[in-house]
Amino acid sequence: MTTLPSRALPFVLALAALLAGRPAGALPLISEVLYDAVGTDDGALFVELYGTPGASVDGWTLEGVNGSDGSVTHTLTLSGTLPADGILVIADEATGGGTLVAEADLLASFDFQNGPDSVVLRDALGSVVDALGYGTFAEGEVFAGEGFPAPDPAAGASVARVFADVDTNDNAADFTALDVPTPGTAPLSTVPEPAAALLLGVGLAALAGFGRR
Ligand SMILES: [Ca+2]
Ligand SMILES: [Ca+2]
Ligand SMILES: [Ca+2]
Repeated sequence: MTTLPSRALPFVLALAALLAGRPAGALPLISEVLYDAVGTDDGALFVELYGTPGASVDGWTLEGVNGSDGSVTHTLTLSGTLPADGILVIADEATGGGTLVAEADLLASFDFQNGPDSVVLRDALGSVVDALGYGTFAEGEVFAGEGFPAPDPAAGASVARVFADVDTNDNAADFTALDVPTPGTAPLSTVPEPAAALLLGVGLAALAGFGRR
């Protein structure tokens, strides 16, 4: 029994690291997109990213990809760093300046199409970091998202990650429609991923085993 603390220590440390760590997957992620406001879209649209506070997005780009032929309709070049809360809102700049989007961090002029279409996030080297396709893609149309497409909700609703920090690379599983968009705020996962939960169980079983010696 006296050896329990030292023998258990590696498990405790591993569990602590696991539980403190973020769910697997690269950050930042596309956490929400509003591509069709009620009525005019001018100054109302936004893309929200979630990532590590302070991380640079200098030279990163957001592309709008036309579902009908795969052509890139917009390329927005980002700059600066992710804010202290990790949530960066890129808002459409209205004709004449300004934006209707709350908590806008960056302004750009864009009007992504209403689906079936995609938005792709690339790093400064041009590598795809994350991608969201939404809507029902007919045969021959080009889906540039991940897995299966997210829904294409009615005008005024956004497409948002269920958890801003969870990415299974399946848009249908990762995203949901939000009737009330939430630029600048996002739910984060509060429970361990399944793999983490399994390891937690294994770790606890190991501790129990040590305890019986
Ligand atoms: Ca509209
Ligand atoms: Ca992804
Ligand atoms: Ca949000």
